Amino acid sequence: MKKLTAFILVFILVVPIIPFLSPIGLGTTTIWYVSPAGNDKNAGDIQHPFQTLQKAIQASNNGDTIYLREGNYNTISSRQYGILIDRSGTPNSWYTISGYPGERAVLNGKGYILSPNYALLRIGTANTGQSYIRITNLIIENSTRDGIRAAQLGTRTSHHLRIDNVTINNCAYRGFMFWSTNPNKAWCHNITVENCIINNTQTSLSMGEGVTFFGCKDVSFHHNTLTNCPKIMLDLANNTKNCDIHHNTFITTKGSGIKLDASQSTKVSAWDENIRIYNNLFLGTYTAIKIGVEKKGGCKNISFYNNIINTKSSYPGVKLEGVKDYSSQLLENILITHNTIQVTGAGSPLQIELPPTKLRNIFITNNIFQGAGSAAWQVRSSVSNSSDSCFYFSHNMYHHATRPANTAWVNGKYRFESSAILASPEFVNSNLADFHLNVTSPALDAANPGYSVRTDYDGRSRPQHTLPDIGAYEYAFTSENEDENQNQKEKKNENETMPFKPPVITDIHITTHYQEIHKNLNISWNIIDNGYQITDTWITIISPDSTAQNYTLTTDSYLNQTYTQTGTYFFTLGVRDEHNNTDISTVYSFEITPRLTTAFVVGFIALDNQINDSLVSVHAKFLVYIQNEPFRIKIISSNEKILLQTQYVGILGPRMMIGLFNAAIL
Ligand SMILES: [Ca+2]
Repeated sequence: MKKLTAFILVFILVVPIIPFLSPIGLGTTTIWYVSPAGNDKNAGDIQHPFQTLQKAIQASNNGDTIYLREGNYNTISSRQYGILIDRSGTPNSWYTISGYPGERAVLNGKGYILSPNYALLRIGTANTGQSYIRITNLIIENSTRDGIRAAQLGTRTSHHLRIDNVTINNCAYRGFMFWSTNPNKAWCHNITVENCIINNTQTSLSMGEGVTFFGCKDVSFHHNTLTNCPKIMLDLANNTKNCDIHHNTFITTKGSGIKLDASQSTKVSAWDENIRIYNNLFLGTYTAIKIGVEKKGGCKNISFYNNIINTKSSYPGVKLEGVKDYSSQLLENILITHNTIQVTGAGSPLQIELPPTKLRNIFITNNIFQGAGSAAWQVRSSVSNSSDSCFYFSHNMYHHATRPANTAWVNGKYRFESSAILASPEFVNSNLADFHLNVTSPALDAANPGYSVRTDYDGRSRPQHTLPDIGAYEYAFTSENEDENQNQKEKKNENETMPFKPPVITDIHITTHYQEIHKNLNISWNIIDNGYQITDTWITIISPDSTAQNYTLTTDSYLNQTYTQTGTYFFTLGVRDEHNNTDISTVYSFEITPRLTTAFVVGFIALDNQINDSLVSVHAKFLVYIQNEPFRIKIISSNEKILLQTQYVGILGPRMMIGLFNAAIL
């Protein structure tokens, strides 16, 4: 099965839209160029580039910019430092190392054994902090230690660091490491990591994380995608303070998403403080977030809101954890609100592993806790009581797909706050990780406004309608969907009293919701005739220019054709039987895109394998990172014996999509 999975991972695809950055406005600073085809004896201008990045750094002054032209850079300057950045910028002129706009520059560490605690790209030596440094538009791979590391041992700090649009792939230790040995003396601070992909870290060392902030202050970590790290994808440790962690995607198929572990010492207390974690997406098979203490100290003022957790896991979704051997631990002022947490498997959506003596002011409000599979509880603690004064539970929704909602505490089961709602949240399509609420959901207008936040996962202002909704999404009522809701209810009532049941159109399926212009797009459906002869089936398609086309169909249950306009098409399907009973579907849509744009698969969320006598098939849910929009998906196999068929496609957010496909060895 591994073999097949590997083939599928081979996919895809290319053709970025090329941005153009102009050097205009850099003032008196110099732009240097590096190319694998260059020479370090050159002048370093665009016509005569250097060959190595280290040479360009040596030639440059503080505040300069270095562009790496397209290609593979498989050199380092020393085993200790890899490539050392020993320059800085200023607030008005950041020292910048960038892939040339629109080009793909790869720093490749293959073949070099780096010293422990170093990196392929190192910012500052042990005693010289660097500042106002931007690293952008690069791919960094095959480091035998960290990918990028900023650290100091003394009192000089590295600060004002910005890493954006960098892809980390295959690093033995960490992707990024920001480290202050003694943060009470010197902080690594004002750090931004944005729009990066951190894939395949901790590949050969037992220690490490995807990204580590150790003793850092003023951190902004957003719009990143993290996947394939065996332990922790994002670690905030040892007095890390003032962080905003938002709009990231964590694919937790190998290890946990985020860990707040405060301290590294049994003697000196350390505190992770003032950390906001919001609008993140967690998909996979391990715990999304652990808020806890490894040794001495704890976490204070932590807000976790508007996050979506969808794990198929024997581990909890959210965990408050500690270590029993150390008594001076505390989690204080923890707000967990407006999250949608669905765990299918043996794990509970929320698990509390600390006794009340180590907890203070824990607010758990407005969350959807949904379980499915063998997990019996939505909230579980074997050391605390639901009545402990450290807890404030309010307006959470508890639901299990096949069992009654339940919690497990020391003081018993079935302990819910009086404002709890025990009902299905009625997600739009949780199979495709679409946790928007249906118009009939009991979560609508049911949250506690006192513990609400002003926008939802989509950025929509909250509340809509009368009150905030429970969970990460706020339902956008319009007069139309209120009417539609009413119509559906009336139709339902009519159906119950009708002498003839109408035919029903089901399983409407579009091969892909995104298709290139002039290429075939297939729409298929099923009709349940309820015993009467079907006389008409039709499909009405509205083109992007608002013209409508009707197709009358006879026996076929599909329409496979090309489209000549780019943009959004809408369609409805209709069916009528011999008694004139009809059914008309709701409106569906698909996009016709002008051309293929960039995307690639960043991880698998779940695999359900099926092996028959001569057929092996994979039913996989995969996650694709979209670099440009509009987009479509194409699955390319390197082995002609593998048949790949895209089944469904859904959108998770502006840059992520999720899909299911089948693969089989023929
Ligand atoms: Ca509302």
